[in-house]
Amino acid sequence: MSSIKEGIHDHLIELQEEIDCIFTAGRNTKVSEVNIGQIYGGMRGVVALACNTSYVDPYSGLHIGDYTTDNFSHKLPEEIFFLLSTGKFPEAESLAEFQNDLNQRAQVPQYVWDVLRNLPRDTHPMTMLSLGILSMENESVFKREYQKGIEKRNYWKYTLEDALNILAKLPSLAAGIYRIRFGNGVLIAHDSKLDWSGNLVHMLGIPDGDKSFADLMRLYLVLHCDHEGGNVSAFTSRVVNSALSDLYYAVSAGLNGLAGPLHGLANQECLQFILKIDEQLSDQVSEEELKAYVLDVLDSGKVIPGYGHAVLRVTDPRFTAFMKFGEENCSNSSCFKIAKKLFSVVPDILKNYKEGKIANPYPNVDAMSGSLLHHFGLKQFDYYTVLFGVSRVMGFCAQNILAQGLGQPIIRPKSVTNKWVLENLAVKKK
Ligand code: CMX
Repeated sequence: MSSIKEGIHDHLIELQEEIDCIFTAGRNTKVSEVNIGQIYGGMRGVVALACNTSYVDPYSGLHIGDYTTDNFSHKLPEEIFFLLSTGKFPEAESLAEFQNDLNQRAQVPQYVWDVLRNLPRDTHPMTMLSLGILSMENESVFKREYQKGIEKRNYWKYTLEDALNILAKLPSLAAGIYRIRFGNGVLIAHDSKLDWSGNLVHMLGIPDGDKSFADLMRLYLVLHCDHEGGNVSAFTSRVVNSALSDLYYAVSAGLNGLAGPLHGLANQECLQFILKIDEQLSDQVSEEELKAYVLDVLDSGKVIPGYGHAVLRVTDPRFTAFMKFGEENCSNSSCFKIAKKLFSVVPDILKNYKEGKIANPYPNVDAMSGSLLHHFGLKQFDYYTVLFGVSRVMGFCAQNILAQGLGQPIIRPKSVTNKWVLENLAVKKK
């Protein structure tokens, strides 16, 4: 058995023991109540899901297992996937074995390129990524084995096979999308001497003399990996997989959610916002001018991209990690300077805007990431969410493998009509 499979197997035993203990203590114990506002308000704050890959604390941000962002941000994405799915970082030997396994599976079938090359020229790169994954659905090991008839307790093993096949192909697929959509369409071959993020940088073909872009990409792919279970993309992916639709369907569906401007597309919108400020006011913009500009945007009914969060109530530690990288590697870049200036004015404005209704006035990860990518030569902001997606697929895969391994059932909350609510409140419509 491979180290990752063994690690997941052992992790599932631990998690199952915890669940047994929780159920023995009180399966009917209430942990959350739902009010009418939450039914109509995107279920915000309703505790209704178990996710054992990661946890977002409102005040200390993303935790993976026992590690806070500061404690895992220096790792490789492969190590992070291992941590998400087994609860532990791999030993050197297991890491090498895992990387070797990914390399063996990296070849993207020719028909995927045929599909992508036949799309309209201006197709959004997120559509291409989602479609690229979905076009490979026929390769699903889970689907094939399920049709033969497999025991429920083994579902996770075939879901893991699909996860490894998808993850292995992602750098080639994402880089190919970049070169088809923004370049001359000539693909650069995968290099099995490089690691997962190193390969992505290599196949994008963006010059990187001092390897700073490679450092940024490693950090980028680590920081976006997972954000617990209730965010739009992870939840969508989990719901789809809970119907035993295989991981190709589930990953593609999760990516479709990530493509929205209130979620993953915010990093594209952030850079557009910053470039507009650079064009209209320059990176020498004063604090007063920037405040006026931000207020104008808010008054026109738009959101400030990269600020706010459904769970976080402090500056996102992932933003802080990117800001540190920027200070160390590109403090003179115009985009970085503007992103930093926005950080010094936006939170105070949002705190006082809409009578304090904005729950979190602080920056999320998207407020800084695009500025760094732009500085290092990746200027096509339409592409940024693809990089977010490449990383986040690690979270989708790990969450679904663990959920399958724990035998979690199909997800099916109850919805109600206005009439039902009116009757339950014993209120008559005027
Ligand atoms: N600018 C202006 N208004 C904002 C705001 C922002 N950055 N963030 C929240 N608000 C507004 C909301 O639009 C909402 O207004 P209405 O009641 O008039 O609709 C009000 O404040 C209350 O919202 P909230 O409870 O603070 O935030 P939500 O949990 O509903 O939404 C989020 C969270 C991220 C969608 C929201 O903060 C937002 O739209 N931010 C900008 C987009 C962004 O950065 N998204 C990326 C998030 C990270 C990710 O998921 O990838």
